[in-house]
Amino acid sequence: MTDDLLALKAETDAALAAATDLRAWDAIRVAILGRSGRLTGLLRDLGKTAPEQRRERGAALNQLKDALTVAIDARKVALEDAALDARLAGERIDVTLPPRPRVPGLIHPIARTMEEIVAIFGAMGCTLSDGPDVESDWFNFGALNIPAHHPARADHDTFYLPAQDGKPPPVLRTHTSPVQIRTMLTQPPPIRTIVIGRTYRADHDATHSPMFHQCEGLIIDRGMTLGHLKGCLIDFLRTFFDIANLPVRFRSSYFPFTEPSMEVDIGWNRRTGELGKGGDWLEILGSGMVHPRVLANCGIDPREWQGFAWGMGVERVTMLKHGMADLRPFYESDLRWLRHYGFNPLAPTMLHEGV
Ligand code: 2NL
Repeated sequence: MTDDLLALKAETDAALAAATDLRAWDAIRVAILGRSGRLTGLLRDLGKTAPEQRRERGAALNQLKDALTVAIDARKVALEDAALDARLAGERIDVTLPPRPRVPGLIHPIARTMEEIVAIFGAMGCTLSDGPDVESDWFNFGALNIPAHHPARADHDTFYLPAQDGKPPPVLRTHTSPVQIRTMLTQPPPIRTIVIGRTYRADHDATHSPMFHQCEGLIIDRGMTLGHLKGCLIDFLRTFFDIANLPVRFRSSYFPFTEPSMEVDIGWNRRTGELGKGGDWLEILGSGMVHPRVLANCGIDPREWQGFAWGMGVERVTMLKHGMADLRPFYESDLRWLRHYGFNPLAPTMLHEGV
């Protein structure tokens, strides 16, 4: 290579070494290999070279072009690696560090409601049961007196999973009731238990989420009556909403798994959303005496044992208790919302004082 070409190579190497970011690198690439770049110019000038020197000059220019391309490409890779290393170093967190004192973790409102429900029914002598999210058709529907083609199935917006072995397709549980079915099949009465967990329905808007939480309770004993059901649920609602004289109303209703069935309303002011007074009624949970056929499906003799059961939406009671208008922020992990509605884990509450 002639001196001018060696000089261009040395100059380019020095410029590349001095380039510390991709923008500077790209300026060098354009200045050398671009349409008006220096190497491009030299190649263009090849035509003006005397014919007897053209062959040698052409070979040298091609050699230079290869060397420059290799050097420029290598510098790009090095700069990209360095940029990634810097970014990773900047994002590094030491997960073993203690939390920063001014940013305590907060209890999510759904978790807080679940703790409160467990505390209240726990004090009444209930255990906490759980079960799988994927259920068979029988546990989710059949055992609960909801046979195939029953209209109640259409209300459930069920998520079905692929069927196997010619059996009905498994489902994502549409309510927590299959857990109580499992409890009745595995534990002899008397039974006092609640279930809190995720449930799934194919529905999504401001007041429905495809995944939401339900709480259900089941009491099985001898001589259980509607009076027991009413006393239990009135006590629960007054404790949960922390309103001693909260008006509670029982209204006749229908569920396939209870007979008779009652919907439960609490007093509130529809205009302001304030609970406890105002003359309006708000539906808060569903309940009833366990249908004798459901008991029999679980091997419990309905002539000896009776029981009552209830169910409610955890999101719904949380929204009402804390004056929340929209269900979607529960699952959005927006720090501003969490800081506003989250609970200080160290603040004393009814849970610590004992219900
Ligand atoms: C509602 C109504 C209800 C039940 C759930 C139940 C469970 C078994 C047997 C009988 Cl294993 N009943 N659960 C009973 C009545 C109502 O839920 O509106 N839930 C959000």
